[in-house]
Amino acid sequence: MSSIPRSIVVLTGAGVSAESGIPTFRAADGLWEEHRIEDVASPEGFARNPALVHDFYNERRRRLRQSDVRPNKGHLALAEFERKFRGEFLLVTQNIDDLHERAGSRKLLHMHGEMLKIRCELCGAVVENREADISPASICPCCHCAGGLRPHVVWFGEMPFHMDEILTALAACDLFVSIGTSGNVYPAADFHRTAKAAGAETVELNLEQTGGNFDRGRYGPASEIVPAFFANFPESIFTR
Ligand code: BV8
Ligand code: ZN
Repeated sequence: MSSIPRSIVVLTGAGVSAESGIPTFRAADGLWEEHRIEDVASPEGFARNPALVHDFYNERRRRLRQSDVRPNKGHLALAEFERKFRGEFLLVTQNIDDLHERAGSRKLLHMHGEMLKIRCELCGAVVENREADISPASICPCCHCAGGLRPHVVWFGEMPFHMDEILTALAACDLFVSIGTSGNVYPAADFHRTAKAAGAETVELNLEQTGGNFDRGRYGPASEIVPAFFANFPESIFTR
């Protein structure tokens, strides 16, 4: 760490959850292998075949609930750093799993939504749904109508959540750390450029280099490089 950071923004992607057993998107055995993105992660795909899209998320929700899927040392290191750091800290995740919450992260924004929540397009209600499989016939617990429920996630072509808060934090941060993301999806893939333009130092922690023009990078599995990176700060930046 070249200077003492006062304000840190961290962006995570599927790579931070890979060692917890959640498949990434673009690996050989990735989530997009069996499906075309436009069929399962777009409003048009949902309109064409809602049952297929519900099944895609039902399967991922069931996987997330399995006992062997839990936060790894990368998630835990981020939560511990947030707890101890005396400056401003914001964790923005592209992931729709709940592993950061389960690790103890609190200053956390899910810019692409959460797979354990569903939204009713008829009444606008957003409700937690940790267990049930959802289908086009599922009844909304608020308006008690069927046919309006969808996963509370951001599909391609839809506006990511919390963009104002994220852009404000990027403009004010002096350290931006990207973890476990291939940098294929926008606007998240531009965040390190936005932070750099505001004067921040940018760091990539990933399994492999992604070609983004970061100031520094450390490469390897998140469960190893994330704890190592965040353990490397001077004690003075932590509250007593
Ligand atoms: C939008 C939720 C308008 C659903 C997801 C330019 C500007 C703006 C938009 C666009 C643009 N160009 C194109 C667009 C449109 C589009 C887009 O980006 N398309 C791409 C395909 C080109 N973007 C949108 O539509 C977005 N909305 O633009 O609205 C707007 C414009 C400006 C400002 C505001 C609004 C909405 C996109 C959201 C889509 N929803 N997810 C779901 O999850 O089912 S995207 C989904 O894919 C994830 O959320 C994530 O974002 C993305 C996957 O990416 P990664 O997380 O990076 O995963 P990936 O597998 O690719 O990579 C994993 C990485 O981890 C790898 O690098 C690997 O090496 C590494 N790794 C693996 N194992 C480990 C590891 N690292 C460490 N340790 C390990 N063990
Ligand atoms: Zn409803």
